[in-house]
Amino acid sequence: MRLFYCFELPQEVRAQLYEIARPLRQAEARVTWVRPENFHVTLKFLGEVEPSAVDALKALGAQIAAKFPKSEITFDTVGAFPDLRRPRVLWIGSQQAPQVLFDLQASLERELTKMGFEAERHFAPHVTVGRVKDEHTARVGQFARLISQIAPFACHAQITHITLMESQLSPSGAIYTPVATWELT
Ligand code: 3AM
Repeated sequence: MRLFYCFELPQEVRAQLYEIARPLRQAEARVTWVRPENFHVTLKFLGEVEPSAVDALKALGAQIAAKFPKSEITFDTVGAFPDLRRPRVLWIGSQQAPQVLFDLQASLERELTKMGFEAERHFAPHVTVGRVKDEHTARVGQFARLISQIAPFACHAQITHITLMESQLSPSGAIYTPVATWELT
């Protein structure tokens, strides 16, 4: 099973983020746009995991959720990974994500490292809205231009749960199915 931990987002937040990203969709580039129902904040991508490991991953999700409070994130920034000159992943993120989200992610990551999963370089909470499929768009610089057309925004989202999500790849995009969800404290 291909699994990851994430924060799911309320439907109205996903709809707002989809609207905020609208100018990007005018880009003349091959981009796979993420469907708004799939918008989420990835905490940790696990990759292919043996079904026999799922019980331990569920126990860990419950353990982490019991230790951290609900919080709020304010999405206020649009950007690209690795950067706007080489846009591969188009995202909406937060310049002021609460420390508790970083602490939760670090705690999860620490436990997963003990279980043999590889550590990320660093955690940058974001919602991926599109994946650029052709490299040459980087040279055109059009995403920087389109982003500059987006009016300042502040989209508040309550972070209330952690979810262990299964991702099934299909030609029409990933299909995400929650395996388990835990309410934060
Ligand atoms: O939410 P984002 O887009 O940041 O890009 C994938 C997505 O993250 C990421 O895991 C999330 C759910 O699919 N992902 C997919 N394959 C990956 C890999 N091999 C990966 N992250 C790291 N390494």
